[in-house]
Amino acid sequence: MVDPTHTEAWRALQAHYDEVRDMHMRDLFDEDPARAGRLSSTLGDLLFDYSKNRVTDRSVSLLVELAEECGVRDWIERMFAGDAINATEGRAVLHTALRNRGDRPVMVHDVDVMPDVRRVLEQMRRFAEAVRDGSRAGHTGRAITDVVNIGIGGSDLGPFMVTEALRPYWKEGLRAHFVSNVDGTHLSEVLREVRAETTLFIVASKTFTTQETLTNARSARQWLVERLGSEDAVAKHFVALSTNREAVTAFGIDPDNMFELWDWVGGRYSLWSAIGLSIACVLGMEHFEDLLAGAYEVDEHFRTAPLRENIPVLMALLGVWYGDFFGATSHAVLPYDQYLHRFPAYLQQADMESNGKRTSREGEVVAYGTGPIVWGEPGTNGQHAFFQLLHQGTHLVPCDFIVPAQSQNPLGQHHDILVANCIAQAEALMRGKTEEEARDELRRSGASKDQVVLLAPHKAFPGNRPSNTFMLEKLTPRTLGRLIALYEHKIFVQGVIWNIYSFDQWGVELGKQLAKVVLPELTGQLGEHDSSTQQLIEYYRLHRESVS
Ligand code: G6Q
Repeated sequence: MVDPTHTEAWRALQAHYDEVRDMHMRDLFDEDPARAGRLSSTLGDLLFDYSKNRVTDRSVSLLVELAEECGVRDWIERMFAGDAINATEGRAVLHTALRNRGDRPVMVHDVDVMPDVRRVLEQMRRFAEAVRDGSRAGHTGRAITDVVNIGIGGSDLGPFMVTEALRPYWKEGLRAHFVSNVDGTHLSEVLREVRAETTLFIVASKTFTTQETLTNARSARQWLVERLGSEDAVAKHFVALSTNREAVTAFGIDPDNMFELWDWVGGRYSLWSAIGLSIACVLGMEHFEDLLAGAYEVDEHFRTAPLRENIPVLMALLGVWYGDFFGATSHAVLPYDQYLHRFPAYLQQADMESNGKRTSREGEVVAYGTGPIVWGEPGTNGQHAFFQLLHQGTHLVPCDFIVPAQSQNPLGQHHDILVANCIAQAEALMRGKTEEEARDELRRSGASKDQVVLLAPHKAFPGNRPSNTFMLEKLTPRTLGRLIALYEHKIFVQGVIWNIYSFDQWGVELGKQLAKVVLPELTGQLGEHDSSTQQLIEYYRLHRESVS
C-alpha cells in the first residue's frame, strides 16, 4: 500500500511542476517538430496522440516512475491473476476473463473460470441466433421484433451505449430498447412502441434485488400477461441475466431462461458478460465476439507493454498529472461520432463510481484529489454549447477527442467537416490566440482603434489547454471494444495510484437505505426527519395522485 504523495516520484513531480507550469505547448511544438511522433502510440488502427499535453519527456518519465513506485505493474498482474483485489467486497475483478480469447486459464479459488465463461457465451450464441432466425418465437408463434432490456446502472449503461454505438450492425426488423428509470414514464414510453406478441424482455440484474429493475420487470410482466391473456406467455417473453438463481425463480422466470454471471464481474464492467445479451441479439454473436476481441487486444497490450508505451497507463498518468498537480477537477470526453452519444454517460459511471472515493485502502481520508468529474457530449454539438468554457473559462478541463476517419453514413462533405472541426478544436485549445494576434486580426478586418481596444481582450484565447486525440479508422465492434477497454484500464491504474478501491461502490448505499424509510411514509405513518425532508414529504402527501 503506497500513499502516492509519499513517493519520490511525487516529490520530484512537484518540483518539476514548478518548472513546467508556465511553459506553453505552442512553444514546445515550435521547438520540437518531432513532438507528435514521439508522444503518440498506436494499437491496431488506433492512433493515440497525447502530444497536446503540458508535458515534456521528463514529465512522462517521472509520471511513469510514479506508476512504478505505486506498484502498477504488480496490481495489473494481480487483477489478471484473479486475486481478490476488490477487497471490501472480497472479490476478484475479472472482466478480462470474459473476453479472454486465448487459451490461458483464469483461476479463482483454484478453479479455472474459463469453461463457465465459454459455456455462457455458447448459451448466448444459441439464444441470440434463435431469436434472430425466428425459431425462438413468442407465445403466439410470431418472431421477436423488439428486445427490451430492463436493467439499471451497470446492467443498462454498457449494453445501451454499445447498441447505440453499433446501430449500423443491427439486424433489420429487430430493435433494441432500454428501460432503466423507475419513473413509470420510461417503461410506458417503450411499451407504446412495441407489441406484446413480438417483444422479448431481458431482465438484467446481477443481484436481482434492485428496486428499479424489479419494479419495471413486474409492470412489464403484468402488461404482457394482460395482453396475451396467459401466465404461460412469460416463459417465452422473459429471460433473466443474473447471479441469483433463487430470486430469478421467485420472480417467475424459469432458470432455463437465465444466463449466468458471477460475483467477480463488477456491474459497470459487465457488458462483456451475459449482461451483453441484448447486444448479441440485435448485433449477432459474431459482432459481440468482435467486441470482445477488440477488448482482448487491449488487455494483452495492457498486460505486456512497458509502462512508458502502455496506452491506458499513459491516459491514467496524464489524468493524475492534471488532477493532482494542476488542480483540474473534471475531464471532458468528446466523441466526434453521433453513434457514440452515450459514451460520455457510460464513462461517467465507469469512472466516477470507480474512483469517486475519498478513503484510502488503509481506511484513511486521503489528502489529495482522486477521480474527476467526467462529462461530455458528441462534437460538433458541444462546440455550440460548452466549448466556450473550455477555451476561455477559468477552469482547466483536459479533453479527450475521439474521431473515426470513416463515417458509417458517408454523406457529401459531412465527414470532412466533422473531422476538420475535431482536429481544429484540439489545435485551438492547445495554441490559443494571443491578444497581439487578436489585435492584428481586428485591425486587418477594419476595426476602429476603440474597437480594437474594446474587443482584443475578449477575442484572445490563453491556449495551453490539454487534450488527447483518439483516431480510429472506423467505429466497428472491434474498435469500440478497444476503446472501452482502454478507459476501463485507465480507471484501474488511477485507482491503484490513488491508493483507493476502485471496484466497490458504497457511496450509492445511503440514499437507497433512506429511500426505503421514506417510501412507506409517503402514504402511511410519518417518521422523524429534519424540517426540509419533512416538508418535502408533506408536500408530496398533499399533492400526490392515488393510483389504483
Ligand atoms: C455498478 C454498480 C451498479 C449496478 C446497478 C444494478 O458497478 O454496481 O450500477 O450495476 O445497481 O445492479 P444489478 O445488476 O444488481 O441490478
